[in-house]
Amino acid sequence: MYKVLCKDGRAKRARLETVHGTVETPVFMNVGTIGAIKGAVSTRDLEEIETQIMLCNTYHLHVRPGDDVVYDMGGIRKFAVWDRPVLTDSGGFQVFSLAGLRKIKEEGVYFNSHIDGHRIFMGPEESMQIQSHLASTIAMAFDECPPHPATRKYMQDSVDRTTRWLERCQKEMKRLNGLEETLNPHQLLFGINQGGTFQDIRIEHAKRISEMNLDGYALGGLAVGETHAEMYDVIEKTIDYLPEDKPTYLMGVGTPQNILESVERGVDFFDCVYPARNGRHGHAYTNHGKLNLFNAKYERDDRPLDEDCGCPVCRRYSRAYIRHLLKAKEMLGLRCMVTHNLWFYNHLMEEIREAIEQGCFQEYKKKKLESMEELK
Ligand code: PRF
Ligand code: ZN
Repeated sequence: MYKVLCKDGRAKRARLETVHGTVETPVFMNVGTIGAIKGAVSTRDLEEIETQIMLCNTYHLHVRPGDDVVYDMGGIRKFAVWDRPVLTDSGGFQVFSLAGLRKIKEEGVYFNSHIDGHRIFMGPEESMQIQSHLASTIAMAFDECPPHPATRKYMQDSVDRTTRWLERCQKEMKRLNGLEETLNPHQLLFGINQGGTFQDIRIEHAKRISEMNLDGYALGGLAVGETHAEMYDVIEKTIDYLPEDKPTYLMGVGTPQNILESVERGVDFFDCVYPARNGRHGHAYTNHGKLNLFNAKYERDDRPLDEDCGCPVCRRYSRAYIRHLLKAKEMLGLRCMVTHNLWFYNHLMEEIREAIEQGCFQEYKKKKLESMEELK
């Protein structure tokens, strides 16, 4: 059950109720590709950060430990000891970005495992079967994320195939949800809009998939090399052709700036590796811009990473100490950085939800963008 609680311009404050709990949107999904957040952050830490939903990957969990293992262990939520909702990405994108020697056919994609190189086939049915085994709350459709730039002909053929794949996904998901042995018979299915920066292809595709009455709709194939202005333009012009009464998800985006701009255009769900990846590289997000902890000026800095932050790391440790840990390659340093950055993203979303409720999203966004510019 998805309900829009209020709107401020096109920005939506909404709620998605699932069998695994409620998600308040706009929301950031923390990326736990293999069922764990990189940087030794536990699901217990995630609860402390007050994150609402984790994202895991079909492709990775299929290759290792195997979705049959996860199924036998009671599904990804039980296996990873995380009792809130989980969204699984379909494997489509990961196959295109990670796996070697892939061949796209009408039936699906043939590719080599990034672990041991063995030949694997994944099509819409296989992706749904794996996601059903993982028993996530929300499954994503199996799509092709076309490269940028692509020719118009390539894009149209790819999007048409993605539509046919979506029909197969929906049929297979219905069948799986009806089986007695299915761990989550209420698994939701989100469709994915593609079309690159070809606006007419995007809109035609959006209209077509909107008729399919899916549980939610994602904008895929963005943040793949086009400019930010092009991305915002696609979101703005496509979102009107997706159903208002279903959640929208901008896949793999992005910076705090990207998120603020996209919320303004009506997006509910986000996911991105930036907070974890930047953390591992020594970059801390703060309300006054990004800090690079490897900078010598933090050697004797006894302030927390962000003086305005209420996270468990900032309540305890100094910049100087975390810098020392990072330089010594001590795991605790990574853990501190990732925990703080995830808190920053989740707290940003909380502020966004509040601002929309209070009808002051525009002012909030302007102030936030200005203050984050300070250190640049
Ligand atoms: N498709 C899928 N997952 C994705 C994307 C996509 O297009 C993107 C694009 N930014 C990120 N993750 N299935
Ligand atoms: Zn902090």
